[in-house]
Amino acid sequence: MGDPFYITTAISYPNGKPHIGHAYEAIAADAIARFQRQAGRDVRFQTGTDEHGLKMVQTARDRGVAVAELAAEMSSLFRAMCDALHISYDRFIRTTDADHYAASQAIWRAMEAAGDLYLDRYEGWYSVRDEAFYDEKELVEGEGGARLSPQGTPVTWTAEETWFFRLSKYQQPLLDLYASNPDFIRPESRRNEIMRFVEGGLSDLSVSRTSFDWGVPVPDSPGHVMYVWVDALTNYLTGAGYPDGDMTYWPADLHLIGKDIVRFHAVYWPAFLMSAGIALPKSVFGHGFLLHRGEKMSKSLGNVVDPADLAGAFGVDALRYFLLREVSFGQDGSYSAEAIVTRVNAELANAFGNLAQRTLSFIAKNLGTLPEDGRAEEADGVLIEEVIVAAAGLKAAFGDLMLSQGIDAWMRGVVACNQYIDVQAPWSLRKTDPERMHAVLRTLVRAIRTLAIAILPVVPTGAGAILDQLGVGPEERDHAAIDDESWYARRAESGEPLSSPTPAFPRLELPVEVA
Ligand code: ME8
Repeated sequence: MGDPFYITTAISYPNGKPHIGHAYEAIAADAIARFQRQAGRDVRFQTGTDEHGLKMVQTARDRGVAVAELAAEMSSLFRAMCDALHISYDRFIRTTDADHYAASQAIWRAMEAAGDLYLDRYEGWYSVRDEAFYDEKELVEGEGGARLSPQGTPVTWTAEETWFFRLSKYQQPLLDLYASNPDFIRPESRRNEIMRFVEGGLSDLSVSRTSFDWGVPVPDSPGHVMYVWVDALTNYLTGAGYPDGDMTYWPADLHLIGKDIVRFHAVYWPAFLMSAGIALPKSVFGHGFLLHRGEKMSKSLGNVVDPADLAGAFGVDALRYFLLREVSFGQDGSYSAEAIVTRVNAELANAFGNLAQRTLSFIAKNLGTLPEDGRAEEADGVLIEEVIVAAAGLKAAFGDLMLSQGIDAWMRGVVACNQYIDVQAPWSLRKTDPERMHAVLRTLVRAIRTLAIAILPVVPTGAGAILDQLGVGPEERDHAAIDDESWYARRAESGEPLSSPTPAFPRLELPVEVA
């Protein structure tokens, strides 16, 4: 096993059904997890649901159901979404899991032992929608003079006795962390935002609630439950076995989250961990928001789409490919049915799918097994080189979380293959120059294999089907195998027939009603 690589998504509030923003985050994390597995890392991938807090209590009350029931029902929909989108998580954590209570109480005790918790009276603004406290100076004015959070959500005045965390004490240590570790917060724009916020001064943070009891009980403090973000953030430690496990996967390599919750992950979370004497995660990446036709998704606009419907209409691979290709990772992006169909047809169906399909079906029909060496020409080596550069480009970009650029580099390899086919025209060589035809087809098989391995993290089903058709075994699909030249000879020697392929990336048709 290689070095551990621990990647997490945010855990979602199960106060409603999953939406495409949740799907986007899960898909991006999954592609990174699969990519790191290919790189030989011992990956641990965690996702799940964040079930405590006032938002859950209020939603359950509005629906007339018990909050535990709401949490269980909705959490199962999030898990089903992950399964439907082929998310290769190792654990789907629920913050109502018993080991999570133990981890949350353990970190609480550690922060208390450090002298960082004290009882006082909290008076201030709270947004239930964001589950966040805000300083007066952060609020903005909404319609009719209403006070709103900087995220535009309603705030209410809250006054109660609570436990406080000495966040103010961590201002300088946090600034030192950002300065000495520029990759701690990515992308750069988020890092700058957070540095400005921390430089502006940090107030101590209210970390318990007494007005409801749906949460992790504060140790030895009857009537107090933890502020939902304290237990929510601790899910990452629970998943690593804290406090009694071996913590093989800690510190986490990457917390992948949306841009709206970077403050919790890049300010509160490292401060809690420093206080508790626990190593800090290596990196927090705040991805952008997904918009529908350029507009924010909201229930009132009626444009909230169930990701399962999208996957059903377009196919899982198509949805995954579109989201990772279209959106520059870290920035906001927009989707629509037309954009999905256009992108997927141009690149996946017509360019790569068709390349694999026509090559493999021609071989299956005319040769029945892998082509022989034939008569090589310079163009063959040139193509293989271009394809290896394309795969290496994807690898370098994915390692830096530049997902869209990585797929772009990969596409250049696909385009090169299609140009090569047009020039070499193997179909017409069949009668005129079979020896040359063998060499051309052999080159294409090698190129298709390399490109399929490289794109597996993005489109595991379709790329996996092409590799199955070629007879590339599951253990031959990692980065070490990507340009392993000996594969071809081994596979050819085995003499196994090449059966007729079915299209791995079908063309999509409009209209599709869901988006
Ligand atoms: O924030 N586009 O949960 P959540 C892209 N429970 N991403 C989006 C999005 C959109 N339109 N809308 C939301 C929470 N997200 C907390 C997290 S972690 C310890 C606790 C992202 O269900 C959002 O940024 O509101 C977050 O990363 C994730 O979906 C879950 O959001």
